[in-house]
Amino acid sequence: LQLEAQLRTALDRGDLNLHYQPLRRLQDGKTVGFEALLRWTSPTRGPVSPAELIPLAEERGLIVPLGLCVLNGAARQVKRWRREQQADLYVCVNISALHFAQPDFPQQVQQVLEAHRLPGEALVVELTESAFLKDLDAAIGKLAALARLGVRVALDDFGTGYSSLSYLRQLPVWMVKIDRSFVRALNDDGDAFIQAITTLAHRLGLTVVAEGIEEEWQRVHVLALGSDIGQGYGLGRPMPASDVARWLEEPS
Ligand code: G
Ligand code: G
Ligand code: MN
Ligand code: NA
Repeated sequence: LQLEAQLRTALDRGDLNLHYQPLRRLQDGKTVGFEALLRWTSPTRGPVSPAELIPLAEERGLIVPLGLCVLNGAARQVKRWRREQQADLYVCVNISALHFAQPDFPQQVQQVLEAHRLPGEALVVELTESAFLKDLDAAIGKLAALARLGVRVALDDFGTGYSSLSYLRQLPVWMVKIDRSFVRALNDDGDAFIQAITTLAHRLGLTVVAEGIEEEWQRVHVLALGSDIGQGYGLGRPMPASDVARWLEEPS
């Protein structure tokens, strides 16, 4: 209850913090975008992981204000980076299935874009399969509405659910983010999964991201398997917004 009250206060003040993790083209290392990741510190408990915070917000009816806070924060930053650093940069925002289920989700996104005078292509909405379990037709309608705004959609944690492959066919998404468990299992059977998902995704015209790249050999391996983009501690850790400009000038 205390956490909930603290979260409400933080949302009222808009003082949730975001870190940004680079997405890098595997061929040449160019940073093409960043994933916004929520970081929140409770005044009494210290840092609270989004893995705990998001379910709490979902339970307490706070997921929509929280999601809008993240969307607005990320939009404000990417607007600035596109103007001052790199015009084609995008920011990926994780959206809870419960938030996406709101009938007016696409209009909410439209309002965020308008408030920041941001083109849709600057924003990528990350959804997991759970967003498509309940009402597939409604979900497809929302994806179409987002596409009309120019907003692209990524399927996150791909391969960990049940009906992934059929979703790939039915859903007008732009990007598939292969779950990091497959990269971790590259020397086991992970390579076969990554190759299969990549081949299929490319056949459907999708961009493929390999997540959880921690070591150079993993980058080389997923590149050989055809992945387009990589994300992971080995390619760049999540960083505060204030570090992003320097990162874009000299990535390490
Ligand atoms: O950053 P970290 O590894 O602690 O994230 C844990 C989980 O929380 C991940 O599944 C990530 O997708 C999710 N997450 C991080 N930031 C956000 C956010 O702003 N909104 C939502 N809905 N989930 C987030
Ligand atoms: O579920 P999602 O893919 O959105 O989760 C993103 C989370 O994964 C981020 O919170 C980030 O901290 C974490 N993450 C990013 N790169 C790596 C990595 O290389 N290894 C591990 N274990 N976690 C990572
Ligand atoms: Mn994600
Ligand atoms: Na993911």
